[in-house]
Parts: sequence; structure tokens; C-alpha cells
Amino acid sequence: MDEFDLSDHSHRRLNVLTNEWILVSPHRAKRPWQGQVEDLVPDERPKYDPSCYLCPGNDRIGGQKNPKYETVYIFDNDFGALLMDSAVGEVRDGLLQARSERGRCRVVCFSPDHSLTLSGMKQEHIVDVVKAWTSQYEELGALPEIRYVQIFENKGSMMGCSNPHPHGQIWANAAIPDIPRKEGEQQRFHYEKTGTALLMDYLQQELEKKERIVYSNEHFVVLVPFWAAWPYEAMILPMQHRSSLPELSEAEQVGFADALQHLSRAYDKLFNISFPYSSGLHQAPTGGGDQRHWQMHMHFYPPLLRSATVKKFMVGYEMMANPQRDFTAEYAAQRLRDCVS
Ligand code: H2U
Ligand code: ZN
Repeated sequence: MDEFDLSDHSHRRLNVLTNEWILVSPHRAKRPWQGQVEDLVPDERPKYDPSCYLCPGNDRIGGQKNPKYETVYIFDNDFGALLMDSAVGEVRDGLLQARSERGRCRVVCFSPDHSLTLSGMKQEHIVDVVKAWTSQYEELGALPEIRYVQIFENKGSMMGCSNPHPHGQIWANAAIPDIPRKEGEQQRFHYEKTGTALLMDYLQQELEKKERIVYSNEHFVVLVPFWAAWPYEAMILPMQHRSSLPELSEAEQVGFADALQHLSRAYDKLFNISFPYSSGLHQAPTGGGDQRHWQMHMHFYPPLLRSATVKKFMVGYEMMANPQRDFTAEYAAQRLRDCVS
């Protein structure tokens, strides 16, 4: 039998942030592919679209009108999944349990320019987005009913985004949702055991090995996590221990914007399209308590596998057992590194 090799033999990798496993089958990356492989025509959009409900000065579907904004613009989602004033109550009926949930949902327009995405924005304007996320985290997190602020972006129709105008969302709610709760628990276990932040120790290992680093500047690192499940999954991490955005210095805000810009440009270059993904920031829960174990980070989960049109399906085994991938995280990191400019 051959000597075990991560680049050749099937294996499982542990996601230390969630304590869940993923299956890697590198030998399958060599199997023949008969599906279509084609580039999409790049979508050309005007800087202003009179029918866009996010463009400056336009009417929204809910009847409100956007101001003629010139930088980042934030409004309460007209169709928010969470409301601050909904009825409070509980159902406990044997195994049937339910609890009311309150919260606030907002939409964050990254730019007044309808034609842009993060990758095409000037770095100083991405810094404005980082600053807006920071003040939203502070403002929403200070509400007494809020324990967790989730900042995210769905980019591209493939990810269910309803409008190409550059924007993201924020949902803030009373309970800590499952994924950040699991990540928080894992980080707490590690901190209690070692006195150091889990993701700081992980980053140290990655910086030594270098094989999964896509890009880095003085303050931030872009890497493909060892346990990546999506083909071109990536993570942005601060170099220093920072639990949440308000802890970043001005220079670190710029470093974060620079990392965002380089990753989004590399993504667009990979298959020569405006690359779809869901991204989101994980940060310490709000509302008090010791959160030193938390290290803020941003996840990118792009659905594409092989080209602009060939997507990775998280189906069958992934739905029933655990995520699986063919080519390795190291291969993905190499390809993304080749696209960094
Ligand atoms: P996507 O990021 O998934 O495209 O969602 C856009 C959000 O914008 C969506 O949550 C909100 C929708 O509720 N929206 C408004 O708040 N007002 C509108 O007039 C249209 C859409
Ligand atoms: Zn628009």
C-alpha cells in the first residue's frame, strides 16, 4: 500500500471551528468530466438603473424612497425576517418547542454605483463599508434585546441574490444562532485549555506552512481553510487577536478592506466572471460576558466548482452524512494565489 498522502488519498479533515468533519477525495479530481464548461458573457450594467430599488433616489418596493446617497447607505429591511415589536411567547408541548424571536434586519448598499461589486470598488470606498459594518455591529449590539449581529452578503443570482446592485444584509437577533454558537463553544474550549485564541494558533500554523495562504498584508490574511468544504471556500483573518470589528485600528480597517479587495478580484479572475458567493462575518456575540476567546473572521462560500456555470452541489452524501470535496484545499489555494494581482 502507498504511503498516506493528503494530496492523493481519501481522508477526513476536522473543522476545528465547528468540530465537524469533511470528506476529501483527491483521487476523484482525476475522473473524466463530460459536463459543459463555458464562460459566461460578463454582465455589463449601467451606473444607475431606474428600475433598481437600491439605486439612489429610487422608490423601494415597500413604498419608501432612497435618498440620493453618495457613500454607503443603510436602511431597515422593508421585509425583515425579524421584527423588534413582534409578540413574545413560548410553546412547550412535549417534544414540540418554540420560542418567539425578535430582531432587526437591515440592508447595506455598498455603493451608489449600480455597476460595481466589491472587487471593482476603490479601496477607500471598501474602507467605508468596513466602517459601516463596524458602527452597525456597535449600534445593533448595544440594543438590550440583541445578542448577535450577523453581517453577510449574497452575491449573484446563483446565491439567491435578488438584485445585482452591490449590497449586503445585517440580521441582528436575540438568540445566538447555531453556527456562531458552535464556533464560540469551540473557541472557548481552546481558550480555557491553552489561554490562546484558537484561530490565532491556527493562523500561526498556516503562516508557517504557507500552502493554503492566498494573500496577506501587514494586518490581514486570506487563506483556504484546511477544512474547506466548498471548492473555493476562503477565510479572511486578522493577524492580531481581535474579537470584533470595533477592536480594529484605522490601519487594520484598511488592511481588512485590502484583503477583501484582493480576494474578490482573485475570485472574479478565476473563472472570468463576477464570482458568486455567500460571505459573512463571525464576531463575538454582543450584550456582555467574557468574549476574549473569540477571534473575528470572515467566511466566503462560493458555489462554483469548475467554471462559470459548473456548480458544486451540496446534495446526497453532503445532506445525509457530511460535506465532501474532490480537489484539495491546497490546490484551491494555489489556483486562487495564481489569480491574485
Ligand atoms: P438579497 O440581498 O438577497 O438580494 O436581498 C435584498 C433585500 O432587500 C431583501 O432582504 C430587501 C429584501 O427584503 N428589500 C427591501 O427591504 N426593500 C425593497 O423595496 C426591496 C427589497
Ligand atoms: Zn441599483
